Amino acid sequence: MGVLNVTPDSFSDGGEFLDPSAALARLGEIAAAGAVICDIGAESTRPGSEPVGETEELRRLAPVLGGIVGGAPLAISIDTTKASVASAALDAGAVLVNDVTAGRGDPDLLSVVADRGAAVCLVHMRGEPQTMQHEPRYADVVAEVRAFLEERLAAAVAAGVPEERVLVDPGIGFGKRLEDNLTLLRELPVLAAIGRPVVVGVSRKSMFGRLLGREVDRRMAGSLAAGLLAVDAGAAVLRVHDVPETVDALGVWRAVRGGR
Ligand code: HH2
Repeated sequence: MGVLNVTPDSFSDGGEFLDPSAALARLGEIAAAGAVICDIGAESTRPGSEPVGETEELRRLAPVLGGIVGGAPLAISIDTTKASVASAALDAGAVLVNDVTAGRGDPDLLSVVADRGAAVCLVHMRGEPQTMQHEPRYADVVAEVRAFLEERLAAAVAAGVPEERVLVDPGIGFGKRLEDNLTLLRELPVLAAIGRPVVVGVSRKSMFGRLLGREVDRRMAGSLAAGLLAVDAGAAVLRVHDVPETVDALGVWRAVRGGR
């Protein structure tokens, strides 16, 4: 899953793809590089980010969504917490709604997904983006994330989303300390045991700043290593900014692990 942020403030690519033609060119690059899904977002959820209103989110997305009506070169995911934005993206041909609140942010989001026959990615997040990194504490991070994802899976099914259309995501960096992120990556098989595909987003995140002392533009190698470890531990989808490099890394992984 390649990331396309149509935002001025995303932590790694903020402002780069606000221009519609740059965004559509980026979409083509992500597809050509071998991604299967492009996750388009117009609201940053990085720690400390400001929430964006529906009008502004739709305004940023409109040219990109207009550009994919009638066919995108790969499956489109919409990274939003709002039912209205999800609905507009589904109208334009998106097939997946990636909601970092796992359906808790907007009471209508899961029913929009259900009514439209779309898929949904349910992400674990402790608190809100503005405050989520203020001293997060877990007694047992793996058990708590698993219980949360199971509860949200049940909520999605209760809203009418077939279980086969649900993906789950531990939300690396969403209200977690470095040690929590590392434990979740190590214990990913516990989350895979939920029985739904596990999505993992580690790409360029601040855990590599803490672990390796790297600024955002020097985090690719760490992201590739963590991504491969996640796939080896059972992740089904990697959400990444560096698509060509990730495709190569996965090619090596597949060759070595072949037949597994
Ligand atoms: N991480 C971010 C945003 N959306 N969605 C899923 N499913 N999993 C993630 O780990 C995840 C996500 C944060 O990264 P990014 O989009 O690059 O930054 P920003 O939120 O600042 O736009």
